[in-house]
Amino acid sequence: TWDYAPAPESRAIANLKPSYRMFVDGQFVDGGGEPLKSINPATEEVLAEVATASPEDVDRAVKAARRAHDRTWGRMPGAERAKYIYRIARMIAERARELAVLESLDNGKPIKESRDVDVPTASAHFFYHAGWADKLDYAGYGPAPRPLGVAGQVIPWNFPLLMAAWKIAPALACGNTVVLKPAETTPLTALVLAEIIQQADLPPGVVNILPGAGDTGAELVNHPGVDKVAFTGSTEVGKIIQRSLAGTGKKVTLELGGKAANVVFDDAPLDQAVEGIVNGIFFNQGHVCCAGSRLLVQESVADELLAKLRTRVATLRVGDPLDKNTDVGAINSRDQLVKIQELVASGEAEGAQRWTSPCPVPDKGFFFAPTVFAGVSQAMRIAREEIFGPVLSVLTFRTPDEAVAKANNTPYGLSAGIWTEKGSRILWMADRMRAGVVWANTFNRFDPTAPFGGYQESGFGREGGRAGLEAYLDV
Ligand code: TXE
Repeated sequence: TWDYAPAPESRAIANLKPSYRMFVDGQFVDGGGEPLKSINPATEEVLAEVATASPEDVDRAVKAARRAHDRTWGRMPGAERAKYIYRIARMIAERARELAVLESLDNGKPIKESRDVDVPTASAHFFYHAGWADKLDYAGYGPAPRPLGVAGQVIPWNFPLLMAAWKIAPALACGNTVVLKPAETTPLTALVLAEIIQQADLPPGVVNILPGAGDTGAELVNHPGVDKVAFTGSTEVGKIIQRSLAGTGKKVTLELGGKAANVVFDDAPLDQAVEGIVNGIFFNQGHVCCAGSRLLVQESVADELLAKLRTRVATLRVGDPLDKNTDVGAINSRDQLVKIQELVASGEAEGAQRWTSPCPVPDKGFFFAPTVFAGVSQAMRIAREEIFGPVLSVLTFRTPDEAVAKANNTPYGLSAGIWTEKGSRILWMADRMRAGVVWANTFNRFDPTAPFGGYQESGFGREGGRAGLEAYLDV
């Protein structure tokens, strides 16, 4: 049962501590950097003070990871590694309630999402990858595929625990060791994961978790002892990383921004499509790289669909992330809120018609009411740039060819959606849309067995599935 109590009880459920240390070589230690304060975005209160890594700490962690790789983890039979990874998966599931509440406190996402999506999917990623650890030899990689060595991993703030799982689980399954930097606004659940890893008795140095800001991330990815870099974050930083690693021989995977088209044809079941559109853009406050942020609707049903959509969006409840009836929680940071406000203002200035949900919005904390722009043209910033907030841009089309052209008119290419009753049209569209993931009559579905990743400026490399293992193996 999930009865959510007011804040003080929530802090107890989340086992919130006043301060958190970083995890290096199997120990929790103080960091040489300036401690950061993690904020609850729903209340603007400080949740905890968190140690950050200095360049010397990064060096120490990378060396610990190297030792662990050379002496223990990289040499261990896959079947042994699997036991540790299964243990991590089970321990995440056992501490699900604590992790879900902590995630919602630190990130601002609704508890029903951290409870039903983030935490179970994180656990599932460890279960899934544990299953690979002893099967790599038989998966078509030749007799003895080798780990790459030390993986330097940098993750964003939108799915703090889940992104840590996406990064750590495949690396460990393949025999790599890890130094991971969580995002500066959401370091807490990654540090609880560190505790789980310590209690699961992984050899010291196999996983190291170093909070810090972008400079720590840069220090990590550029450290000469790192063999493989995995980054999820903005396209801007992805480009910086790719430039700085050119010629180093390090293997790199980048999972960057998106501006996904969610395409609704006139034969689609419109009520079902409305649910998918709402989930596509308002899930996790729209802080989703694969969010369905551009709705492309066939002209003949545009008015009907928009009317249904507004009626449905008006019912979404914005507010306390810990209230299990909340649909849209807090924007993760003031910076992100300002970015959303600025892009929304540009949409109005460029002539799109703004509709904002009349729902009440708390006046304290970082909140933004669900917003839908109609009459959007392809040249507008709100049609081209990633807003990463609860803001939908609606465009129309007449023919399938026009839908494809508009869907692909973006430098990104992470995901797309199609709504139609026609199976042949799904295949026809999916074949032509340049996107790493194409959902049909659903949206934002994630599963560890399915490879996820982008085209073009959404990055390269895949996470999940068998394809995801290739990022962590030499064959
Ligand atoms: O991203 P950053 P920000 C998009 C989204 C959002 C925008 C800005 O549009 O509004 O990016 O968000 C670390 N070397 N996405 O500023 O800076 C940083 O500390 C190495 C989409 O938060 O890219 C954090 O851990 N690392 C995205 C991580 O990179 C560096 C998710 C992401 O932060 C670094 C997040 C550097 N030079 C934002 N500079 C997605 N794909 O889901 C920063 N970092």
